[in-house]
Amino acid sequence: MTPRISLTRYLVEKQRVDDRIPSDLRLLLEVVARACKGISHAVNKGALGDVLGSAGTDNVQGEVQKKLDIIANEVLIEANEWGGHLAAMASEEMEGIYVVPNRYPKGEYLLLFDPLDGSSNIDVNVSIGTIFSVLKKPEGGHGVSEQDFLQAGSRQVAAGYCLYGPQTTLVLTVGDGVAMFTLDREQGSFVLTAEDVKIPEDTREFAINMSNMRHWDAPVRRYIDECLAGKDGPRGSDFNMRWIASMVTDVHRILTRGGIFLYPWDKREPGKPGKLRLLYEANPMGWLVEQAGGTATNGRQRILDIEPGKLHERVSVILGSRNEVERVTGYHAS
Ligand code: P6P
Repeated sequence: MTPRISLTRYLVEKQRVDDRIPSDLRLLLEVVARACKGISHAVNKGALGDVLGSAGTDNVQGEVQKKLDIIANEVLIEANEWGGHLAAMASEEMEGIYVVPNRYPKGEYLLLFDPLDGSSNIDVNVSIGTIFSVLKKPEGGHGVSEQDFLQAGSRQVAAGYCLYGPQTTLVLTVGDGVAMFTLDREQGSFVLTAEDVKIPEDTREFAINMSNMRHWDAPVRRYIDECLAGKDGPRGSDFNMRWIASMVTDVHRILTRGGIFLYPWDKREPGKPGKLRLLYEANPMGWLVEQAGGTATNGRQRILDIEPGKLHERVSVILGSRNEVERVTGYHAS
């Protein structure tokens, strides 16, 4: 039975008992969790809070920004800029990096986030979430630049997400497994509800946007065709499909009961390696999945080994139950 301890106590023990995280990283994670509580509160207001609908602007990705995208981004910036633990932040919603203003002390960490992933689901009351990744600012150099953020996912020191669903759940790794915390709204604090989370190596459940089928590359097409063929096909077993169009929610289901998630390259925009962003979506999710015993590749290589060339770089993502991801990756190799 998982001991019902608070996130604060969990992090203090990670710092004191396991010497796993320094105090500045503990402070950073507590501030991010507090910001997620604020975002959860805004999300839960829905139509009562004038937070729905679009903001009438586009983000750097050329996507329509929802009001809550901007609110969530502002909450994370304001919560983190004064603490002295960060040098700078990067967000899906901002073109360039946000350097901590000189009126505040700067720390050694870099925080990257998708402030509200799955925002196309906001107006229809489907689960959405915040994804975050923490890197250390490279030693030396003066000041901080975008180049400092361009580190492979294997360099992350912490990663996680907060899922705003029927429960508000914070999922976190600092490199020694995955822990899950559920927001106790009566206490106003996150309480540990699962630790050492493990993804089953096998699954019969896949997550992909089937409407893109005619645009996929042959290896992905082969894999999905075999799943659809079910017990009469080469897999000899029927498969189930889920697609929530909110990566945080699809990944949470996979961490909870297994599965494979695919957002592969497709020929609609052949110049783009994929839709999802490497630094603040694929890397944090890829590390969480690996820490839970799963696998995360772009079809050809481990996502966490990819050396980023630019801040908003996109990537093809195949992650989840190890044996299924390795099968798809094998199809790409053959
Ligand atoms: P599609 C949400 O916009 C997102 O970035 C991920 O959360 C999600 O998995 C994907 O895009 C959904 O994309 O093309 O199915 O709407």
